[in-house]
Amino acid sequence: MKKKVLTLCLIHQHPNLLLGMKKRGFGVGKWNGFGGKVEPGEEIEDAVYREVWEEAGVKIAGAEKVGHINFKFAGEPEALEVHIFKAGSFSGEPRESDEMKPQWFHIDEIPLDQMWSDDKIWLPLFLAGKKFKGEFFFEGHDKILEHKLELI
Ligand code: 6U4
Repeated sequence: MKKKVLTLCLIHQHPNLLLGMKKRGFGVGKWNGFGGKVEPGEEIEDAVYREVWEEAGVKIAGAEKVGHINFKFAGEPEALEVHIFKAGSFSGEPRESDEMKPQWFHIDEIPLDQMWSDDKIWLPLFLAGKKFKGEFFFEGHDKILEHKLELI
């Protein structure tokens, strides 16, 4: 199966999480971390920094790889391989871009109902400082038909 490699970076400064409202493209209308396609020849870590800069206007000081999830969609020939990172410190002030509108959320008030439905399954592990890998099989963009998720 063909796959597309993507990054996803959530900025976590306990007790707050920086998310962005996706204004266009894949996942439009959902709150999500920052990220996107890794460009040909680009290192995944470099793509993480680039995407956070482009979408949220901040420079992260470092990012830790915490998760790896493959997404498949019924009837779609291409899978998504998403590399999930956590960043703590950054420089600059989050600013809105053409693609994302950043906003801080207290971890008790994360808008899970306006996020990808897999997030409610793996975000608790992310917030607990765990590392994980898994696979989700979607019908459309909201319904999870099958999934597996394990700690690594
Ligand atoms: P462009 O380059 O603007 O056409 P676009 O099609 O908007 O790209 P992009 O590059 O922003 O997509 O990447 C989608 C983002 O959504 C990546 O950060 C990965 C993330 N993502 C994809 N599926 C997800 C899912 N099920 N749960 C989740 N994030 C997901 O939390």
